[in-house]
Amino acid sequence: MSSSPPASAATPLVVPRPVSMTVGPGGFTLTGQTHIAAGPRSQAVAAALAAYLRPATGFPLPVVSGPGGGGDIRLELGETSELTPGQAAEGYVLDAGPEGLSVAAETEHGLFNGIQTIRQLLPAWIESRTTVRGPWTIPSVHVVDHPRYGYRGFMLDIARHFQTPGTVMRLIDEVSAYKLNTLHLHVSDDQGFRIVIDGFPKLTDIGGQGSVGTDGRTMDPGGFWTQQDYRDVVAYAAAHFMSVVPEVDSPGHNNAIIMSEYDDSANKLLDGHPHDINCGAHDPPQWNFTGDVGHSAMCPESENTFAIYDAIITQLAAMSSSPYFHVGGDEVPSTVLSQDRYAAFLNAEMPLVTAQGKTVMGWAELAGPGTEPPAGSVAEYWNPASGDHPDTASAREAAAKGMKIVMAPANHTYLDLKYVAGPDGDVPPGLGLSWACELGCDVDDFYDWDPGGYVTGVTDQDVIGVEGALWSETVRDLSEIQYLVFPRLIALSEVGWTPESARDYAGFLPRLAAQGTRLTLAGTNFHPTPQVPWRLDLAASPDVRAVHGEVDGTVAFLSAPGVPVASITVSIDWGDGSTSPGTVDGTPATPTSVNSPYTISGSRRYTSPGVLDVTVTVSAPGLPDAVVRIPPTG
Ligand code: TNX
Repeated sequence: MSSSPPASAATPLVVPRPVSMTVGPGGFTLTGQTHIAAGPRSQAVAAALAAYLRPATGFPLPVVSGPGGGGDIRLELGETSELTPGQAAEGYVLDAGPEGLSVAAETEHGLFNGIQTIRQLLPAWIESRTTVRGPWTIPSVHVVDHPRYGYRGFMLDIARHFQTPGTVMRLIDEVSAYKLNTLHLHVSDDQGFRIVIDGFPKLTDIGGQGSVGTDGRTMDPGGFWTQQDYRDVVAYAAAHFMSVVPEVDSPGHNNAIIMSEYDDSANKLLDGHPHDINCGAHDPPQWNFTGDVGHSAMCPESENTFAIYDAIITQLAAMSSSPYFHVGGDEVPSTVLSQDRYAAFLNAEMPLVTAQGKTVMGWAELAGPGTEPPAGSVAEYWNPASGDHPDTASAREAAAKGMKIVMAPANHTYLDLKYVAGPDGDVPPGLGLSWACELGCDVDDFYDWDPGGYVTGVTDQDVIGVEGALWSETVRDLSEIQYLVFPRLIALSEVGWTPESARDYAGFLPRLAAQGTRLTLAGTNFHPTPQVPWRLDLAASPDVRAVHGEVDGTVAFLSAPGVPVASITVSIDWGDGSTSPGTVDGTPATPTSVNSPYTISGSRRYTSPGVLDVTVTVSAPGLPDAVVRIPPTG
């Protein structure tokens, strides 16, 4: 008798849902003898797969070149008859069965998407950072898969609160698992400028010193990245098949630039009189580390303005992997700059972007009266309004100007907004804004909308994708970011990937629930929203044995998001006819963090020798029991 890990091999629970998946009898089992076979151009993806699978399995999983043998995993780069040319950029075909597991794709990106699906076809405990007992079986499946949209983004605001490159890399690990392919980095705003720009050291020396003040502080700690830091993040993203779009907001949201350069009269790249960059509401300008918006603007009439932006755009564009450069363009009140001056600013700035070989991207206001976005420019629509509401005009104006559109309506995609409040109020208080969702925005809001039918007159002819934006006025560290991002961004990943006809919320929820175990095991914080039927998932400890007739200690591991220890009951059937309760241990939830995985322990002194299966059963109110059978070791 062998242990059966949870996440039953029978129903693969994959997010985003693949375009097509057929399940057959039997399955593929990963063992200590499995190789990962890949050609010369797929070695990096093969190495990534091995790295994903080694910690939980403890298997060596060597990467070998050549075709591989029976029972191996094969990554095949080449023509795939089941994908059309339009599907080939990121598509893949996956076959699993007793004879082996193969992923075929026409691009490395397609293979990478395929290995993310492999992870989710395996039992959830594959995400454990420590060795867990298998078997590691994938049901026999045939998957043909490719994305609905070519742009599937995650935006992170490192301006309102500084984040380290390490934090951003960790988030790249986490969001690329859901097949997102774009990291939009908001690197400049009123409260901070975060990347060193050669020739303008004050931008970061002065502009990088603070972050939005929280908990009654005027200012939280700041920081900035060197250009090497930025390159490292771009390279790390590229290794996860994500491209990086830098955003330097303009002509507003740039008080940090103004504060840095306003007095920089000695700078040889300026004309000695940089006061003329400031067209904001305050003269002279002053720091404001609150979340106030709409008070700053740089002047379109100032040559110094464009000397600064040209240096920023030129240097960031050269280091960025995306075809896009995001110029912002949001929230400039007409009392600060008239529409004519706003348009004049952007019409002067956009050629600086195209001169660097990049395509202009901006918030949808960029499409307003008087602007002349170059052909193919991208508007990011963030207004909550839908249908033919007057506030949807910017999306239609963008389409009318021939722009492509990334859909990011705040009430369906903004990751900085609060979740739906529970009976005890906001979870958690202080974290998150509520301007676009009075009652909070939860998983259902992120899932239940159609980017191609959201604004009347704007269809999938215009829409190139979706983006989830984590603004950071209230969000300070990795744990708080994760809490707001997950699980909502997973819902959005399916909106961006899966055809509209293959999506339904009821079918999505169990697949999302299965991600709770994966996030828990990976140590990714998330909000265990009551909207999701989170489940109990059990796995056997790798080493349960009787010493001198006695078993004493950890017998199993439990993932139980949102379930406190006090409401869990454990029964251990020792296999000799006796049963006893078990002990549950772990770190409890806080208002901003999910509970850790739990360990289950127990003890039994056997009276006669034998080789017995131990069975652990875990119950909690309102949830199906979890059961794991543990064969003896040693
Ligand atoms: C609006 S969305 C903004 C940001 C804020 C965000 C907070 C957009 C283009 N501008 O400056 O951070 O709301 O949710």
